[in-house]
Amino acid sequence: MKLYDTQRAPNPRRVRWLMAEKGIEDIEIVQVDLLAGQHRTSEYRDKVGAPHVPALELDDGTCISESLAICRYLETLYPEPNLFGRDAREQAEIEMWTRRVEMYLSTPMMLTVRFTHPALATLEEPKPEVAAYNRDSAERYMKVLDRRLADREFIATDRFTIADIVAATGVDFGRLIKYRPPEDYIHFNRWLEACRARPTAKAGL
Ligand SMILES: N[C@@H](CCC(=O)N[C@@H](CS)C(=O)NCC(=O)O)C(=O)O
Repeated sequence: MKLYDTQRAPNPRRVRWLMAEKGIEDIEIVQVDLLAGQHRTSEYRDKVGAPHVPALELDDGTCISESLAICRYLETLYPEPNLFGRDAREQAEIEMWTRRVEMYLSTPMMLTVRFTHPALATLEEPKPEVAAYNRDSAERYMKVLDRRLADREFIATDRFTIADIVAATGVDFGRLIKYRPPEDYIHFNRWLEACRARPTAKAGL
């Protein structure tokens, strides 16, 4: 298998982080230069079906191009440690939190960076008002998570899961514009530092 990847991009980092948690080392990594537009060539689009990274090319040539679909596929092939839930209830809870953090935290954080960082202008023209709106949205959800994390270590269950990976990679992308979550969200910041301290977190940076 081959993973089409871009260093420092947040969606591929989800996959690389999951691979590190599971100790997956037998997937070839192919770097795609987004700023040079390599993902927009007809060769890449014809192969992958979308101008995005990550994409996982299977040995039979099939390409899967949504980060969470790739993560779920790898979870099936490499079940331990479990990151998506062991039974129906856990799977539903983890899915619920993964979808929430993706929609209300990670996506607005990614848009904040995308509409701010001058180096990303080849992908998106900087728009400070769009960036500010998205940063405020993300911070509103950080407050929700701060309350949730007051008496628990991880977002979805009593162990680290894909929901933590999706949330932490989204917030961490803010580092490109030197973004720091509000200091008074102490539980949220404690959780973020704990995620960052995992040796596996470095796999995606
Ligand atoms: N929902 C997709 C999003 C993929 C995505 O937007 N990837 C970004 C990099 S993090 C990308 O390829 N951007 C290229 C562009 O916007 O032109 C996923 O989770 O894989």
